[in-house]
Amino acid sequence: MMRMLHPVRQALEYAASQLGFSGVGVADAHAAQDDKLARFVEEGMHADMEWMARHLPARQNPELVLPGVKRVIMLTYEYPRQSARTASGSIARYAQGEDYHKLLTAKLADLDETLQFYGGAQRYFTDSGPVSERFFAAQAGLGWIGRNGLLIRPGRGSYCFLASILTTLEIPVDSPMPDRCGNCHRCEQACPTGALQNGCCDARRCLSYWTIEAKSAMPPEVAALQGNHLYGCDACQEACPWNRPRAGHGLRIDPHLLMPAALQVASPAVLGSLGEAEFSQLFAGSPIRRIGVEHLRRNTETGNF
Ligand code: B12
Ligand code: SF4
Ligand code: SF4
Repeated sequence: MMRMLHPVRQALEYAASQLGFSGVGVADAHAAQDDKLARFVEEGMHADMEWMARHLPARQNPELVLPGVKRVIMLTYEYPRQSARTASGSIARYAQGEDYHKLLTAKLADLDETLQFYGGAQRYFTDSGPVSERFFAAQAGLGWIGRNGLLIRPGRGSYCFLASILTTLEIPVDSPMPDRCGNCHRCEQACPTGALQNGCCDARRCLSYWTIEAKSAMPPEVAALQGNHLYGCDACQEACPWNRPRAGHGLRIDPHLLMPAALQVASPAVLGSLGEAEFSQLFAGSPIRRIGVEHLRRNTETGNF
C-alpha cells in the first residue's frame, strides 16, 4: 500500500532532498528531555564553553527559542567519509572543506520559505543554536545516540552534520529507533584520551575541544596524547563498525566539503609558521579560520606529526 504523506511533510522532503539533505525527521518540540545536559554542565564537562550554561534554559524549553513551537524538524547532511589525513596531520573530516555553518544556513533559509508558505513560523540552526540537536535527531527517528555520543544511522553511520528547524506547524512526528550499540565499546577503547564515559564525551579530555574550542593552552597530560590530530578528532567515529567502508554507499557528498589542494600539501611546519595574512588566505571559507592563527600554531607545536 502506498504511504500517504502529510502535505507539509511531502513538500519538506522534496525541498530538502533538492537542497542535498540526506535525511529528514520530525520530533515533538516538547518531548521529555532527560537531565544529561544539565548534569554535563553542572559537572563542568563543558570546560570553558560558558555559552553551554547560558543556553541551558532555552535548550530545555524550545518555547523560549520560538514561542508557539510545535515541532523540531531535524535534517542530516553528509560530509566526506574518507580520511582527511594529509601532509598537515589529521584534520577532522567535517572541517576539510568549506564551513558548513554558512553552507547549511543558506539551505535552511530556503526550507524556511517553503514552510512559511504553509503558514509556519520558524527558527533554524546548525550547531551553534540553543537546540539539543542529537537528542531531537534521535527523537525524530533519524538514528540512535551511540556510546561515542554521536547520532548513528543504520547503514549510513555517523559522518553527517545535523541541522534543526523549529516550527509552529503541527506536522506528524516520527518514532525513535532502538539503540543498536549492543555490547560494543570500540569507540571508548579507541578514544586517545579516555574522554568517553557512560555515552558522554567529557570536553575537558576531548582532543576536538582542545584543538578547536579551548581558549587556554592544552594541558601537558592531554598534549602527550594528541598524536597527529591537528584540528578536531574522528577516532571515536573511525572505530565504529557502523562507519565501515561501505556505509552510506551511494550518498552524495557535496564537493564544497572536500579538502582543497593547497591544504592537502601544507605540512604542520608550514602551517605553524603562517602569518595572519597567509593564514586568512589559506583558510578563507574554512571552519578552521575561526580558531585563528595562534591556536593553529599551538596545535602544530603540541602535536606529534
Ligand atoms: C558542544 C559540542 C561539542 C563539544 C562537546 C562534546 C559533547 N560532549 O557533546 C566538543 C567541542 C568536544 C565537540 C566535539 C565533537 N563534535 Co560537537 N557539538 C557540540 C554541540 C554544539 C552541543 C553538544 C552538547 O550539548 N553536548 C552535551 C551533551 C550532554 O548533550 P547532547 O549532545 O544533546 O546529547 C545528549 C542527549 O541527547 C542525551 N540523550 C541521548 N539519548 C537520549 C535518549 C533520550 C530518550 C533522552 C531523553 C536523552 C538522550 O544524551 C546525550 C549524550 O549525553 C552540538 C550541536 C548542538 N547544538 O547540539 C555539536 C555536535 C554534537 N558535534 C558534532 C560533531 C560532528 C563533533 C565531532 C565529531 C567533531 C570532530 N570530528 O572533532 C566531535 C565528537 C566528540 C563526541 N564524541 O561527542 C555534530 C554531531 C553529528 C552527529 N552525527 O551526531 C553536532 C550535532 C554538530 C552538528 N550540527 O552537526 N562537540
Ligand atoms: S573526538 Fe577524539 S578525543 Fe574526543 S571523544 Fe572522540 S575519540 Fe575521544
Ligand atoms: S563504536 Fe560501538 S559502542 Fe561506539 S558508537 Fe559505534 S557501535 Fe556504539
